[in-house]
Amino acid sequence: MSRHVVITGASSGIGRASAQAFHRLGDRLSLGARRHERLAGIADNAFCSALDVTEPASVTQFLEGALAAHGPIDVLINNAGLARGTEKIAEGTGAAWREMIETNVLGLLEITRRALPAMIERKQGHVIVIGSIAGHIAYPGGGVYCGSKRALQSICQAMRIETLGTGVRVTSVDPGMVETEFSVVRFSGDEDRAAKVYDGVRPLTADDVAECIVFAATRPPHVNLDDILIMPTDQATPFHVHRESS
Ligand code: NDP
Ligand code: 8X3
Repeated sequence: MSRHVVITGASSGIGRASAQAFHRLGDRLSLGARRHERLAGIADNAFCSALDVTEPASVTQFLEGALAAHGPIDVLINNAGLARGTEKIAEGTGAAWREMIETNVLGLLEITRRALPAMIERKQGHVIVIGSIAGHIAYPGGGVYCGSKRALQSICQAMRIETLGTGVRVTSVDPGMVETEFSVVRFSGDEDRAAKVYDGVRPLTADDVAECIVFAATRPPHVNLDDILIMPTDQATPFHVHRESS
């Protein structure tokens, strides 16, 4: 039977690839992002709507539309997220930190806290969180981004304990380097600088990560994948990356 899959940040990268993958399975989709004009055409059956996870009113409106279109949520994919800049802590002004924490942590909580009660009530549902290798190993210039992703590990652990016995599942999918718009956003539109991140490396693709998300979401109800750490073969840690020189 088709499921109602809600994906935040479906306008690009991992979110978009996941939407396409779930669409291929015949699931009913609700897709949100600020650039909502990009959502049309991803899947013909999808409810597509503007969503800014940092704005509680936008989250409420998006979820109301999603529930009206496709009924109770079976899978919530908390994918919307970003890194902004590479400020060291001593250099920070606070603006980029607030943007990352409001999006990656508080935004995720805003949507999850609204979706979870019905899952608990129905004794079924799956919350999938896109974390990062950055949540496992911190690196200089990434303190707040890494911290935001580290926070998701604790939030997922707590949710697993809080929903124990209800049938609700909580999975974190934590990728290493994936070539998406992530670095263009991090460097505020500087495409040359973003391209250098992937120089000589074979990074993950958004589809590689989407496959893991689909795998987690298609296990039998008694199986919960707590955490999937997926890395490019060319990357061992944020500091150890194999690059072929051209
Ligand atoms: P992209 O920049 O390609 O996609 C990010 C998505 O998040 C976009 O669809 C964007 O949509 C959305 N988004 C950002 N802010 C908001 C917001 N306030 N409200 C709603 N949607 C928002 O990057 P990725 O696909 O790589 O990133 C997806 C997730 O994967 C992020 O959580 C990221 O931290 C994580 N990740 C990425 C890795 C990488 O190397 N690329 C590695 C590990 C984790 P819009 O701007 O239209 O709102
Ligand atoms: C994105 C991967 O290593 O650039 O989460 O932080 S990294």
